Amino acid sequence: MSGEISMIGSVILALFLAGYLGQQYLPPPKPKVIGLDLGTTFCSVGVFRPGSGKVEVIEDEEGRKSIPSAVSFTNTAVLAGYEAMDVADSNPQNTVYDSKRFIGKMFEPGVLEQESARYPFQVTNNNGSAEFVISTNHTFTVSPEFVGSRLLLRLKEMAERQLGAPVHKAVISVPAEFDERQRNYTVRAANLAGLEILRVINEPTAAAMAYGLHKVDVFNVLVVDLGGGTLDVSLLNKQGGMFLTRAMAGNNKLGGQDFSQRLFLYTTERVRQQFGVAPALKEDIHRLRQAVEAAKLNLTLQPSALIAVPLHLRPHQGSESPGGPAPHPVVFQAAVTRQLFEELNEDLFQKILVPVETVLAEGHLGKEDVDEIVLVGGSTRIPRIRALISDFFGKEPNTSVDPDLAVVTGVAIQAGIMGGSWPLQVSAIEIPNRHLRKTNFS
Ligand SMILES: *[C@@H]1O[C@H](CO)[C@@H](O)[C@H](O)[C@H]1NC(C)=O
Ligand SMILES: *[C@@H]1O[C@H](CO)[C@@H](O)[C@H](O)[C@H]1NC(C)=O
Ligand SMILES: *[C@@H]1O[C@H](CO)[C@@H](O)[C@H](O)[C@H]1NC(C)=O
Ligand SMILES: *[C@@H]1O[C@H](CO)[C@@H](O)[C@H](O)[C@H]1NC(C)=O
Ligand SMILES: CC(=O)N[C@H]1CO[C@H](CO)[C@@H](O)[C@@H]1O
Repeated sequence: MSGEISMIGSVILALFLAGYLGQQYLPPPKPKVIGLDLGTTFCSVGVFRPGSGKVEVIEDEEGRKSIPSAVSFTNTAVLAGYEAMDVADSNPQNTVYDSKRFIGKMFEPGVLEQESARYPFQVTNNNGSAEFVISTNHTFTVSPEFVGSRLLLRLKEMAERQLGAPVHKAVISVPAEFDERQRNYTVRAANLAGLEILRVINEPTAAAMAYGLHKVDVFNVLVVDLGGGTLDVSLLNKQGGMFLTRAMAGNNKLGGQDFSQRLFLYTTERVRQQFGVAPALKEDIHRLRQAVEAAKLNLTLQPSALIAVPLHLRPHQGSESPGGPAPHPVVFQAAVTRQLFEELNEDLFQKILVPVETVLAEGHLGKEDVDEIVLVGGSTRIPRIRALISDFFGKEPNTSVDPDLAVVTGVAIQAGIMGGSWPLQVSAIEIPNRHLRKTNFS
């Protein structure tokens, strides 16, 4: 009897060794499960490479690691990502973006009409759900999950091209505040793209995993996600390898666009001081906004930036009638410093700490109880924002992963775990939290 057991034992050991040696000397298997980040403004796809133990965020043909979350319908094609953006200016009514804000959500009558006014495309209410009205050579409606599916299909194709093999399985992230219905419709979008979803994980959990926090000894993790238009703060608690979202708060009207807008208003005022009129032509305003955006990005790395834009000012503002005075070409130039940018935005930056304090209060934690702080979203690159957060906690936030790719990196790690990448990793599982609500300040 004991002989039999020891024989079974040695068979198992031999199999184990064979597996181990195979792992060492055979080429690593190709990833079979992809990780998807379907964002409001950008989306990306990543895979976990078992050989190197690293995440690869997949690039498109042009080497870009994310694609805009836009889908454009033309007479002959449905375009997604950059191809959709390329035709957006000439096809604005049929180019849908921000569809994530509508997916799986039920709306009260009247709300969608108000939302529709904010967009160049038309949003209608179909029995409480949002639909987009498309008019090419015929008129039809599409659902937010259909729009999502075209983006996911594009990401799937990018992954297949890179891996050289078809892909059928994925893990996808969603905002922590998504309810069951929003999660279901996100899964439906993936199904429409021919993908089976093995797991849905929360974006803040994914960001924490990007930093390997599922493998180390931490209890309380605070995730600050500051994007173009929204701020989301989540307090995660890790218990025995499982992440639980303890509290969520945010501000859905605070983000990078607001910081740019402050610098834009300052800049137009400088134009008015210098030339006696503010820019009024659409193209001038567009060029100025682009220059302001570039300057904002530069000020993250440099103490000052130069805004230089050719403008066509009219001596009397607003007189765009054909008989009015001819536009007067000038070149506007202004140096802006990081200090100025910070002064223009200080009150907005301070607002970031409001939901941070809320999640700590709701989680019954002091700031000293937070073990790690994870920053997500492009706007968290702004040095003053990093300083505000590290001063508040008295410790440095985790910033080594690109804040725009932290979520997709974590989702790809989870995809690697689901795909059974060997050797086994410590896996973090998420405890679903059905009753949590996000506190919103705006
Ligand atoms: C729309 O027009 C294109 C050519 O412009 C044609 O190929 C296509 O079949 C038309 N679609 C419908 C539904 O009429
Ligand atoms: C609208 O929703 C209700 C309840 O969910 C359902 O009974 C009804 O059939 C729906 N109507 C349409 C036109 O889809
Ligand atoms: C979500 O999907 C699951 C599984 O298909 C289903 O059991 C559940 O009722 C759905 N929930 C909602 C709110 O749609
Ligand atoms: C930003 O930096 C780049 C490279 O350093 C430079 O080419 C560009 O002119 C700068 N833009 C502004 C607005 O300062
Ligand atoms: C600066 C900082 O806090 N870095 C931490 C980021 O997360 C890792 C865990 O993977 C910690 O070990 C670092 O100290």
